[in-house]
Amino acid sequence: MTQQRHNWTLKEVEDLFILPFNDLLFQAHSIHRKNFDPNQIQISSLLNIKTGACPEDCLYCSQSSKYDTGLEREKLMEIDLVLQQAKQAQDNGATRFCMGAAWRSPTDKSLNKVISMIQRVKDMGMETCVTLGMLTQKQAFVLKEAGLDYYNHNIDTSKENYSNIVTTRNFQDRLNTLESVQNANIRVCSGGILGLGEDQTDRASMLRSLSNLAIHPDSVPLNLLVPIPGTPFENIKPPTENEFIRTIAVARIMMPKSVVRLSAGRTKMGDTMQAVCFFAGANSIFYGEQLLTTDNPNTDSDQDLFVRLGINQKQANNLQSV
Ligand code: SAM
Ligand code: DTB
Ligand code: SF4
Repeated sequence: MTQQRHNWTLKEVEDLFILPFNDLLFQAHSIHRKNFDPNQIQISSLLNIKTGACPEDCLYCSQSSKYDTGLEREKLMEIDLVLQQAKQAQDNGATRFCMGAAWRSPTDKSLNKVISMIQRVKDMGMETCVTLGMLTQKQAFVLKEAGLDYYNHNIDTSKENYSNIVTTRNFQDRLNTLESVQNANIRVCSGGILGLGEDQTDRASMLRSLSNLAIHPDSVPLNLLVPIPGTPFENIKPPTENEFIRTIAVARIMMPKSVVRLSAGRTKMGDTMQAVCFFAGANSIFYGEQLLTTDNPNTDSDQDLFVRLGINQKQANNLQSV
């Protein structure tokens, strides 16, 4: 049984980051194999159910009202349209349907509409995930009662770098929502973005914060920043492939039973890069041609990649740690 540690020191994490590449990947892949079938990948699909006009100022985001990104605002989607999209995602092999809203936090009235969506998507036999911004403890309990499986709430970067990427909330606000979600017994999906001007110590610190949560997140999405024209980060320097792969490997070692998702940014990654990320411990992707507001690889090329890598999608429907 692999031990789930909650007491990593920053030094220990930084020492993992600077291991020789092959040693790091060997260690990460060995842990991956002990805990998961290495040829299975969990497939999630995303839908933006409310677009743009967000009052937050996240410097990377197409949906913040503070930047002119040319994005058309759309109010909360009608439930029938959401169900159509969920059905299509399910037909394409997705097992989890994630619905995102560009909110700082949901009003109770909007939450009621989202609850109907969750219940109807669950009735279709899919796992549900929503990402709606900050929640009160009461709202988290209401979502649990509605049958929600996962809540996504990314910490995005290190505590130390946080005020450089958003000023309308703080790192502790993020942790508070995660605590409310865990108190309500909803599984947590939380990770971050690479390419927000952070350094290796920030990446180590971010992973440390995730692994120090009361329960490791069930899913850890690691996004490569999708640079959005019109945002302050449109021209920021991206991390190298080596830095990105190392972060996946260290996440796998620190959170051995969590599903690590190779999330946004795959359109910029070649097949070999993605294959190495899977070897390093990533075992989930967002599948489908759209993320929230930006493009994802087309499904045919993902299918081809799975075939070439021998990834068994049928069995991927019930990815469990072993
Ligand atoms: N408003 C809610 C919130 O911030 O939690 C939910 C939606 S928000 C778009 C969900 C997550 O998407 C963010 O926390 C961030 O990690 C990720 N994200 C947003 N824009 C991104 C971008 N341009 N590149 C990569 N990830 C991005
Ligand atoms: C996550 O970690 N990444 C997803 C999901 N959770 C909500 C969002 C990626 C967004 C990429 C930029 C966009 O499409 O707007
Ligand atoms: Fe709003 Fe979420 Fe985008 Fe931040 S990341 S601007 S909170 S939609």
